[in-house]
Formats: sequence, C-alpha cells, structure tokens
Amino acid sequence: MSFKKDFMWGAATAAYQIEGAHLEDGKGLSVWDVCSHKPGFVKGGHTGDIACDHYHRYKEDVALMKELSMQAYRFSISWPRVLPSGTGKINEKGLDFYDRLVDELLAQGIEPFVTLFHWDYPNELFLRGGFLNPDSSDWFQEYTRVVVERLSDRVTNWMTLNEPQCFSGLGYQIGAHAPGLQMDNSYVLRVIHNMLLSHGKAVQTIRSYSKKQTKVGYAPVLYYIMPASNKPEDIELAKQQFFSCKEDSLFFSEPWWNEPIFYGKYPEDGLKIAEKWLPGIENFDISIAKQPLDFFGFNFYRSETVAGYDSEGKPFVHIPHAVGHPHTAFDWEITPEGMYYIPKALYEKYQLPLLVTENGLSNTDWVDLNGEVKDPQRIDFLHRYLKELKRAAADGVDIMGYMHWSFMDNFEWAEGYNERFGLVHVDYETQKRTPKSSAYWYKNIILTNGEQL
Ligand code: PSG
Repeated sequence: MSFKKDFMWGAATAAYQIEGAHLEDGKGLSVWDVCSHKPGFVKGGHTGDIACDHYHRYKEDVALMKELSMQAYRFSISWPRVLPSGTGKINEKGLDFYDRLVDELLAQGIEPFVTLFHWDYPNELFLRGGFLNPDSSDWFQEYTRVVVERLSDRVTNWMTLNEPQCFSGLGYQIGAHAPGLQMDNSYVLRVIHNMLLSHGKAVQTIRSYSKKQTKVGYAPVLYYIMPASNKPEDIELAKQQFFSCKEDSLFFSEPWWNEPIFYGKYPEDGLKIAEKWLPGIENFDISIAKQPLDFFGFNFYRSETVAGYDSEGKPFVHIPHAVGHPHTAFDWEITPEGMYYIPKALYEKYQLPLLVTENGLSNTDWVDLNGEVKDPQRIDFLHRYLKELKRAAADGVDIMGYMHWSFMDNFEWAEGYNERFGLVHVDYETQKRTPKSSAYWYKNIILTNGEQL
C-alpha cells in the first residue's frame, strides 16, 4: 500500500514570515511588526519588514513552486493587511494581493490551502485586549467573513488557526513571541478559551459564506511522546501519555485543544489542573468550538519526551536531553517515528482524514562554489519522516497530504533569519531564490507519489 492517488504534496509558509511590505498599500500593524522593532526581541534585531519580499515577488515564487512540481501550497493571510484596524474598514488593496496570489496558483495548477491566522494579530485589536477581550471571537468571525466572501469562489481548503498553542503559550505566558507578555495561567486560559471560540465561529462562517463546497480544518502543533522501546506496553504508555493533560505543559497537551474542538468539552483531567488557576473554568461554555471539520491538520516536528516502564515495572515519563537521536541546526531532536505514531493515534481517536500541515527542519545549508545549495541532512530528514508517514498510510490511516515547512527560507520568529527551514534558499541581500538539493529530491518524490520511499 502506498499514498492515495489524490495525495497532495506541497509546502507551507506564513504571511509575516515571507511577505515583507509591512507598511505597503494600507496595511495595518500586527503585533509582530511592533514586537520585532523592540530592541532585543528578535535575535540580531531582525524584523519581517522586508522578509522574502514575497508581496512583490509572488509570481516568481509561484513559478518556482510549479517548477518543483508542487501540487498544493499552504499560506496564511495577514489579518491587518485585510482589515488594518482588525475590524471595520476593509483594505481592498490588501485583499487584492491574496486575490492575485490565488489566481496565480490556480493558473499554475497549484491548490491553495489558506490559513486564516498564523500569529500576525492586528495591533489595534491587541490594544483593545486582543484574545482577552470577550468580543475577540466576533472580531475573528468578521475577518473570516471578509476573506471568505472574497476568495471562496476559488479556494476550497481552509484552516482557521495555526498552532494556537504557540501563540497563546509563547505570546502570553513565556513572552518569547509577540505580543511578548508574561501573564499568569488564569489569563492564558482565557486567551485559549477565546481562541477556541474564534475557531468555532470561523468554521461556521466559512460554511455559511463560502461560494462552493469547502474543506475545513485547523493546524495545531503536536509533540509526540516516544515509547522507550518497541515493547507493546511502552508503546501503549506513550500513547496514553500523548492523550493526557500534563500539569507542567497543559497548554501544549493534545486533549486540551482538540477535545473542545472535536467533542465540545474541555477534557476532565485538564479541568482538574486548570481549575486551580481559574476557578469556575469548568463552567465555561466551549460547545461552539465543536463544528464539523473535514480534516485534522497537524504540524509535527519532534518528540522530546520518552515514556516506558523501568526494569522494576514502574512507569516513567521524562525528557532526556539525548534520546540517542540526531539533532537539527535548531537543536531539535529528529524523531521520525512520530510521523507513524501520531497519525495512527489521531486517526484512531478522531477518525478524520489527516493532513500534515507542517513538518521540516532548520539546517546549516551549504552554498557551494558553483552556487548550488547542498542540504543532504534535509533529504535524509524528509526521507525518514516520509517513510514513517507512508507506513501509517499502509496501515490504513487516511492521509490527505503533506506540506513541508517551509517552501523557502524565511523569518523564523524570535530567531530571525538565523534558522533556515526552506526547500528553496533565499539570499536576503539580493532576494535570489535557489532551490536546494532537497527541493529536487522532493520533486522526484512528488512525481512518483512517494513510490520509492
Ligand atoms: C513548531 C515546533 C516547535 C516549535 C515551534 C514551532 N518545536 O518542535 O519546538 S512553530 C511552527 C510555525 C512556523 C515556524 C515553524 C518552525 O507554525 O511558523 O516557522 O514551526 O519553527
């Protein structure tokens, strides 16, 4: 068994990470525009002001996607480009950009996958409380309607939120990402609650305003828990742990986000933890978060925790620094097995087609004397992860497609341009694009539907 005939191979990006043109054509500021300009917020003082200048070079970029045989492209819309104040006045020029991008993709036979929110929250709404404001889900709904009314005659595939775990956790609790706050858990819980409501209302809006049939999903990040060995009891314990809420990482626990979205309720084990921080949260009505979805999208990069039974038969879960796995340039563990275990476990639990919305690595790529960009590590990474994904497909898991993160090198949030995740190399001085050796390797995988994996 192999990948389905209509399996979709592609790559992903996000607006703030590639577009640049941060003040052009009436765009409003996002929290990332503001934070990246604060000294010390981003490594090297980098900002997304110009980034890959994709706003002006999208045609060249889409042509490159075509050359690399991409069948799908996942990108996000900048909310403040479309609604500079977040609500109210529409910026037609901003919407026009996405119009042209979608037309260009379709003209080249590339299927657009649109993410509505990939972290560049309108600053004006942030100043009104952002996701802490009880109206925030209505704001998101208004924005969704504007985009859907404009693009849904051509766009079929939608994702509401990208990694809301990171936006709420890194943005409101740890402060490493915009808006850069360090608030206590009771506030983070409210942010999460409003993000979940936003998701639910946006799905309703997509369904009511879309001009044609849609496929709707979202894109949480998931960290798998590695079984300590191949013994069935270790594998089972790892799965149990993956599906449970953990006190030290509640906001990144699988059920905390997905159970409201798929079951309309917060998980019981999570509520026991959350109740200590926000008494009464068990009465928060989250039923609206549950709307029928067409696919379960997920971003998967690594597994940093191991679970198993020790020699005395006692269960353990821990974070070993070295699980015996190689690491990426960003020092993330390379754990391809998760690309088998996660789809298996998710499909069993939610029974929905799956879409890998992101997966990839940052790497120290080598530009050689001939100007060719060599990244054998990325090829090996892709090979290992895709082999595991294929194994899950062979076990009968319904997988719609795979979007590599990222199509091209881009602004890696707090790390600036220091981490390179692209299949295509970007020389930021000249904006020259050069497909890396991995891009050609991936092209061959696409053309053969992963046959030789
Ligand atoms: C993903 C995975 C981890 C941290 C951050 C992300 N991890 O394993 O520790 S964020 C995610 C995001 C995209 C980023 C990309 C690479 O959606 O915008 O550029 O992954 O960090």
